Amino acid sequence: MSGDALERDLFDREPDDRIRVLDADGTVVAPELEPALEAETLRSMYRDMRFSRRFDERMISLQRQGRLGTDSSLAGQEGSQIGSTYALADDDMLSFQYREHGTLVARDLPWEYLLYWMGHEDGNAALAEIDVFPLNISIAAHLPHIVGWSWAAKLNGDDRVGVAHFGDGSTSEGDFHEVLNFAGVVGRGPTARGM
Ligand SMILES: Cc1ncc(C[n+]2csc(CCOP(=O)(O)OP(=O)(O)O)c2C)c(N)n1
Ligand SMILES: [Mg+2]
Repeated sequence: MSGDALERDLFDREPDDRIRVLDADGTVVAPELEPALEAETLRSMYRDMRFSRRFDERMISLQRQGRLGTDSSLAGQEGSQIGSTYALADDDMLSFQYREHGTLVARDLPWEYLLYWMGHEDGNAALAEIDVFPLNISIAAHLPHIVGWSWAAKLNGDDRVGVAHFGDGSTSEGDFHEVLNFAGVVGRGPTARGM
């Protein structure tokens, strides 16, 4: 199946139609949907997904013990977080909300990140080293920043892309609609991933 046909097939469907590549035993049941990725890349993505789930379980446990201030669980979002980050170059700019720890796992998770969740701003400083914006709690407020960064990249002749992660809640905020308008006008916006 060509890329165009595959895309049409994935999107031209009922919302509750199930798309399945593997069955519960790991057997490929839809070879035409199998991604064209090397076995080692697939293994690496799976390792990162498992690591993210384990990391999440530990974070919840530490939070319940009072050893972290707060926590936002990523459970169930491993695939979209890891998959979308693997699709990027290492220096593409990421801006996430607060539960997309898996995007950092795909970039070798700096341990200093934990400091943020213990109330220390140095956790955000470590993210700058891996081309990730400071963590954002204010819903949708990071979106204008990433579009601005993307526009600046365009003006500088830089072909890196900016990617924002956000929840469905963002779509009720003015910032979300403003960035769509702005990105439409300046001709370059973030690759957006809504949850
Ligand atoms: C501007 C703003 N308003 C309200 C809140 C309080 N708040 C924290 S999490 C949250 C829910 C956000 O839902 P969504 O964007 O779908 O993300 P999810 O947590 O479901 O991943 C809200 C309203 C906030 N952080 N920022
Ligand atoms: Mg939500």
